[in-house]
Amino acid sequence: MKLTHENSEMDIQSIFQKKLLPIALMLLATTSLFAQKVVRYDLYVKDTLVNFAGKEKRAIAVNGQIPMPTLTFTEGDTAEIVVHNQLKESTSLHWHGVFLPNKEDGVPWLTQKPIEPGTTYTYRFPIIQNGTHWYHSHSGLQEQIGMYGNFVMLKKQNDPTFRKGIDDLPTVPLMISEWTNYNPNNINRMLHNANDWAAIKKNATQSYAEAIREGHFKTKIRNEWKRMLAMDVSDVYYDKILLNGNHTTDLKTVDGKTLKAGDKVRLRVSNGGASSYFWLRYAGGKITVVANDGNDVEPVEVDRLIIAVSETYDIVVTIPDDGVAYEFLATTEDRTQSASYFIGNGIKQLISPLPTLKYFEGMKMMNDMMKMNGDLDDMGMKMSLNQMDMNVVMYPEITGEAKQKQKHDHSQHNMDNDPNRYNANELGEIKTLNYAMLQSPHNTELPKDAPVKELKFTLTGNMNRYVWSMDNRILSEVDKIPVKKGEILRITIYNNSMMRHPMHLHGFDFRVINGKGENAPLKNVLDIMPMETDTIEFLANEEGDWFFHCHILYHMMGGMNRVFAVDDYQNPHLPNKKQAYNKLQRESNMLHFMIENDFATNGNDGEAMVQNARWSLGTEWRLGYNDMHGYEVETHLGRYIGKMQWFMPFIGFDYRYRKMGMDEHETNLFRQKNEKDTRRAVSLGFMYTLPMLVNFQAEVYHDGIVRLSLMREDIPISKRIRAGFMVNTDFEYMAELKYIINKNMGIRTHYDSDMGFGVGLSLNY
Ligand SMILES: [Cu+2]
Repeated sequence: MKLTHENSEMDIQSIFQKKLLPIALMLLATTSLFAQKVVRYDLYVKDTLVNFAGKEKRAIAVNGQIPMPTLTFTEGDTAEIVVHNQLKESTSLHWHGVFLPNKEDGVPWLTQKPIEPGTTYTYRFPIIQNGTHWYHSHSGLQEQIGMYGNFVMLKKQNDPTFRKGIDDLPTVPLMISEWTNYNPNNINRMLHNANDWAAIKKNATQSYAEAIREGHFKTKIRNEWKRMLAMDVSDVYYDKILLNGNHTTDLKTVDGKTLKAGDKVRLRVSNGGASSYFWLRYAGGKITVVANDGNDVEPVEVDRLIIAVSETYDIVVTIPDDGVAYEFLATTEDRTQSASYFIGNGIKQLISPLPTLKYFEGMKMMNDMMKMNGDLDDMGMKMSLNQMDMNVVMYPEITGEAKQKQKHDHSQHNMDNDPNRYNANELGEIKTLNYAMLQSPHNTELPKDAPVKELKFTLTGNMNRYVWSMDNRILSEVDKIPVKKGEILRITIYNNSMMRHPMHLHGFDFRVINGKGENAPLKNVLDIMPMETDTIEFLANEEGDWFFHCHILYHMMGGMNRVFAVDDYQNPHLPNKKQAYNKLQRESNMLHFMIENDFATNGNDGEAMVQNARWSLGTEWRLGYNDMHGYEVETHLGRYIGKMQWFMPFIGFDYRYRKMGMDEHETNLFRQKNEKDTRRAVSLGFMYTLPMLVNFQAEVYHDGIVRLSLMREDIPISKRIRAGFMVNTDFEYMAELKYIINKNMGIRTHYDSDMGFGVGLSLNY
């Protein structure tokens, strides 16, 4: 599989025989300078079936394995990676954090055409850096089902930055990933449809019953008053966490050498998860961070660190004693799942699992942060670099177990403005890594005479419709950002959304302005927590179209992306750049579909919707069996406006048939009469989300009839029970209760003014 051929030793001997020593020496120098060791890998990408979590499911394997094979190079090599696409769909591979010519970067429709099924494609680029990196598919959601692998570039032995005692340690590449038995396309749909199933599985529904039980009824009311859904640290439920493809692994030897007391092991950890952050902890004591995103940092000792989606950390762990295998544990940020590596030989020494999150403390914190207009309050302080982790309010190991009796909100009010309230390292004994602690061993300053281009981005989005954007624009709504080659790009990013985002830049490392001056660390992923502001800068010295995006797969697919166009790069793979960019834009704002129907004793009602980030086409139907003899279909085409998407103007079409008696007519609140059995009406209207997540809808029909309604669905009564209601000015009303059985099924009971009382089975897709 791995072929190497060297051509550095030319016919040196014959030259010597001709006694042309000076020329020989010169030749020797030039040949070793341009020594081209080509390291070739052949990657066969193929559909496979796996059973990681109790069910046989489709996945994608490369050379028959998940993760994809570890690719190893030494700085100075030339990489030649031949991709054989044996899938039924197109694919691509992106070399995460690797400096290369833009056409090798692996982003379909930005730097190349997709690799079509049945074809072979070769990536070829010189290896001009070293460090721990990884690679993954950049096509659709393929990364979620197996297309991730380690990509390691070793330092040359004579590299002046070679660190004795670190760079010569026994090394293990460690790829963290998640597995779900659901099809990732379904996960994507469920996120957009605000399906509660993942929260139920994670025990994170934060319903009214749970709020009351934990003394947080007021917190919950205030949360819904501010139009927020349950406080969540991660959106997707996973069935298994994997380290190099296994849930547990025993690491007894490295490079054939048995591990014993005092041995140090360097773990090259990459987070290849699609959406999960992981806590990394070690049962054998402190861990030493020696590199981040492939760049050396001054060694720093911590108890734990959180690795953001797509980051890499090089960590040195020591084996304290013989006869013991120490657990290295990766735990999801929501603390529902983990995977372990046991390092050493002997009895297993576990590390204590992280205690359950105090979700209502988190909700209370979010309530304090959120203003009524959906913006986050900056609390008059600058937060940055993960130093003030507001989530500490949810961590029992730092802020103690949840109190049964809640203190009154106002008694804590003075503390709300104190940023130290969130400084994890000040609050407890546990030392947690943050970006302010990273320092490069080298001077990373950029040329002083280069022109500087300043950019500012606000990360925006909303949970309710799962729309993620920058400056409230998704990729399909913006052009590429022009940059001149040789310019320094200085980017300030403020996160005004409720989730953290790991922002990744292709093709470059950036400096993180973190107070370390000329030794600012270099990274290619920056995790930004809600309300944080961070500044990064890099020299745009390589032309091409470089992607800059959130690395949470489902945020990226939603359009939280930008492209930096450094000079007018002529990419041989994409002669029509405009058309290619249009395709990229379209792929980041795909339509998603949902349908729901209640088969009840009194009738049949349901809805279907097709939506993207801004548009919604939905239709609702009601078919009565008894009291209401007739049927009704209402269709709306609307566009969501504003960052929070609370406002949606629409055009509508109603069709309804009902059997009314002689001289019978309907009158609404405004004394408008409707005397027809069959009604076809076109309307104009809008929907607006009020506090408590109540939707107000106003609609005027072409015949002048006006209808106003109020409705709310999915009120979380208990973990699995949801309530809803509707009232309108036609004197119609409805109340419902639903018990959720699984992600596609529930039992629903409702009373409807037209259809009467009914019980039924509610199905949704
Ligand atoms: Cu994101």
